[in-house]
Amino acid sequence: MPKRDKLDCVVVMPTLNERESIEYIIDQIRDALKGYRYEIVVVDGRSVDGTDVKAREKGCTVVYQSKRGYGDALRTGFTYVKSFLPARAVVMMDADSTYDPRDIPRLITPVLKGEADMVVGNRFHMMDKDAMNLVNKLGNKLISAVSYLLLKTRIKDTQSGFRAFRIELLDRLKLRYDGIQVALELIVDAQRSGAKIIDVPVFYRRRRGRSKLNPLKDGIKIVATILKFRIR
Ligand SMILES: Nc1nc2c(ncn2[C@@H]2O[C@H](COP(=O)(O)OP(=O)(O)O)[C@@H](O)[C@H]2O)c(=O)[nH]1
Ligand SMILES: [Mg+2]
Repeated sequence: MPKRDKLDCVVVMPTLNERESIEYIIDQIRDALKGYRYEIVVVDGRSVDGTDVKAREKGCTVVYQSKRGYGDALRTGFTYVKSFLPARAVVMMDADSTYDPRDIPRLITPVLKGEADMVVGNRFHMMDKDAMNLVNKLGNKLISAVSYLLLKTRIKDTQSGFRAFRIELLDRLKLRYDGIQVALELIVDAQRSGAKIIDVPVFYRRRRGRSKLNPLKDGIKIVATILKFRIR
């Protein structure tokens, strides 16, 4: 039997009640990835608004996470990709339409060319005026700065949820966090394994539907995680 050719990329999208955005974002991904061999995996956290049904109708693979949380959802998606979808690059992005799928080629090209192991989208340069409130913006900048000072991460936007990486990187990452801390954990683990991480500017747009983030609680969790990584 001929060996199945690898996909160029798999887009992994965690969803929790993203009815207002899911169809729009899937259409945009398909437009942006014309000419690529790709698959979209939606990792649903038991949405009650029909997000998963809509994603399946649009031809995506839908998998369900067994636990809760953004980190657990990503881990579930990554495990699925590793097991069933041979691909060269993995893309992760929110399903809330904040990220612009037209940026995906810019994220995956350095990975496909072997120029980087992980490419992180930096939201700070091309952000719509109403996309992030001032508190969140300052909080994100502060987290990236503290992370740089304490963990030597050279990524300008460590909390960005829009990234691409070589699929082989997954074998080197442990990923223990079920929550939002996974964003930082991915970078720190990759960096410690010797991966080459770069950032590229990406667009950031106003969210459709409601955020699942709790700025204060999640901010504290992230800073605590930075300190924990520092001690480790
Ligand atoms: N499966 C799953 N998806 C989640 C969960 N929490 C958030 N998401 C999704 O993960 C993405 C990021 O969450 P979001 O609310 O946009 O966080 P923010 O971008 O930091 O404001 C969105 O697509 C959410 O629908 C969860 O517990 N399970
Ligand atoms: Mg979001």
